[in-house]
Amino acid sequence: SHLLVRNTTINRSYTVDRSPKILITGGLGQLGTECAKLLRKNYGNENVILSDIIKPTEESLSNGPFIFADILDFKGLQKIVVNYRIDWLIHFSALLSAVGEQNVPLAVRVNIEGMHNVIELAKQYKLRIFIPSTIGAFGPDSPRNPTPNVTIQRPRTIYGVSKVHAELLGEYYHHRFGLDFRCLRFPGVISSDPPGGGTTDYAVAVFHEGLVTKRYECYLEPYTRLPMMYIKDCLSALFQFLNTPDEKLRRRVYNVTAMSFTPEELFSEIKKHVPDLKISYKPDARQYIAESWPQVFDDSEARRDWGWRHKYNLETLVESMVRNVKKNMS
Ligand code: AKB
Repeated sequence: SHLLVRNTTINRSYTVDRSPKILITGGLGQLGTECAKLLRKNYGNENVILSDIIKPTEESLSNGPFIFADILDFKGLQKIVVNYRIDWLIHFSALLSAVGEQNVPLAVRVNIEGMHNVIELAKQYKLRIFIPSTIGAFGPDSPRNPTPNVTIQRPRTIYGVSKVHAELLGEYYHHRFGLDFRCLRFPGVISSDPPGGGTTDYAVAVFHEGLVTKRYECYLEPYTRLPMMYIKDCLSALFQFLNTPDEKLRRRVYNVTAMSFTPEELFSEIKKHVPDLKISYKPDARQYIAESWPQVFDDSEARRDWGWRHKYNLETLVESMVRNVKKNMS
């Protein structure tokens, strides 16, 4: 029956002799603005359209188009894809792990219904679609050190459940309809732009708060080990993966990471630059989430199949973050 047909031909609408036109949803979150900068450098400012439902700052408006796009409005999305002749969709909109637990119905709407809209849209208009997944797509039954690409996934957060759903639906649309679905499972990402509502956010907040007030109260226990990467590595993984020819991909969903550290290890590295930094610990509900996640992420398949390599380790990440945050303060 047709259900058994494996569709291995990838549907593409763009031709290789022009730059792809790219739409980024959730463009004002932690990754969007920096991602747009990188893609605009490679494909031209006008070819990368940043979108969100929140008001942009001057900076997000500075080097290319920004538009309103609500991922819950299917017709509105169709209009954008048609008017801008979009080829690739980078779908960043999502409620992260901690904030998702505070508003489960909203997380279901944004993370699951929103994803249904963009995946249908990608199918209808033959778009290449990238959706990030996360270490949060694993749970207490998964092996934690290391966590391989394919293993048990029984997450205990709505964020994790929605990401497993996105991974599976994307793979299914790929096999069933030839959709060019691509997905990377990211660890905690450390960037100068603040994240919002995640469990790994402490590793960003300590730079911003710590450098200003010389104090930081950490909501995770000092020994909580989690996989992490610097935003530059995160975006270069995304860029490299988006440009990998289809034949090289042995799967549609890959783990990527750069390092693993505990709060204690991060803070002692930061103290090399900020010796008077005072740290205290006050664990909250995010500790339970962190304890159900991978400690060390096995990304050997991404390294083998499409040559993923990270550049930043703990030392160089801290050095670069301290420099950037200080620069933004002055
Ligand atoms: C979160 O903490 O929720 C995110 C993630 C690891 O996916 N940063």
